[in-house]
Amino acid sequence: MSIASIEDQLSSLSKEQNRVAWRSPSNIAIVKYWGKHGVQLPQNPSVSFTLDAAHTDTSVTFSPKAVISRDISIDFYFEGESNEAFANKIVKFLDSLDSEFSFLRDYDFKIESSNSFPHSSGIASSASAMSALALCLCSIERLLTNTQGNSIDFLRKASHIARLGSGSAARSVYPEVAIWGTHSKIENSSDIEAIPFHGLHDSFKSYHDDILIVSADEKSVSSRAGHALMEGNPYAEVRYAQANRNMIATLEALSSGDVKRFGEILEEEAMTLHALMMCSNPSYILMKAGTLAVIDKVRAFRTATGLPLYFTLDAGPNVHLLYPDDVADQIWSFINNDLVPHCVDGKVIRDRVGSGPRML
Ligand code: 2P0
Repeated sequence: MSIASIEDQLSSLSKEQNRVAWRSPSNIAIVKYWGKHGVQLPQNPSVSFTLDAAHTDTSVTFSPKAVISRDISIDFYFEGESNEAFANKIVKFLDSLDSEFSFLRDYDFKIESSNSFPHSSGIASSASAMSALALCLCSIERLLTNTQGNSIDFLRKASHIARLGSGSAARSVYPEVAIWGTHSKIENSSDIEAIPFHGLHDSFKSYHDDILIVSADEKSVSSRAGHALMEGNPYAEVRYAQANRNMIATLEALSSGDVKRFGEILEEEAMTLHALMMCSNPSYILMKAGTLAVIDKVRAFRTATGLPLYFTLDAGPNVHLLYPDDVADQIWSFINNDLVPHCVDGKVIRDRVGSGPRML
């Protein structure tokens, strides 16, 4: 899906509709966002691949309030079941959006959401979930106000709203590669919203990301707490400077098709992220024994074969393995034989660089 085709999808919205639905993908950061300030503003710029297989489907049905009140009124269903814990989070989020949307207190909403990946898989769902919800809210605004803004403005607002829900979600609204956070040398880059990256080399357009589920347990420290611990981390300023340098190097590699340079930065960023966790106060470790075993084997495989298989990590123990499509068969047979035994129930999500959200 290109940004242009979002235009076609938006033009299919009709004002008689009382339901909107979007499928929105997760994303994997190459240069990581870790540390924030103010209202969900990043301490450093980040860049990610938009994924495909790992996504959230969300629909929002809306009708004028049956009982007039100023309260946000929602019914929330996750995977077909009413879920009060998630509902409370969404009410809090919508409550904070008065200055963004004027209609939120005038309607009853029924929100239904489901993930393509098991909830217990340990895969972060906030990016796909919050971007899907943001896209739905922006679509409802468009229907109710009968605005005909273009898809660029629509996606800009969706990215901004997604960011308010979860920082990394800002990046999920764009195809292939998205940049979020101000960088002095990246035109139009912004802390407020992500921007699409144009000029991705063909080698990366079909890149693989196999997500190895090493542990599906709940994390001991949430991302929210992890971000907060960057305040007071003695390496914070050095880290933010490194991220700024790595942004430029990553964009150069993505433009030129330099898979080796790309892979080196990818691993440096993953290791830095987890090193920052280890030297936070209090210190914590999200990697598991299986994470380290996989990393060791990936590096040994690369040395032995010269093939460009590199890893990254999110804020958790699961390992993302990234590699180009033209060597996919060889690499997959190594992953399947040598690495899948480290996964919970042999679980791997075989994902790819994706084309962004689509309206359902
Ligand atoms: C990222 N992560 O760039 C980094 C790298 C995880 C590791 O952003 O508090 O769920 O909702 O803004 O986006 C995970 O944190 O945090 C994250 P909030 P989020 O993808």
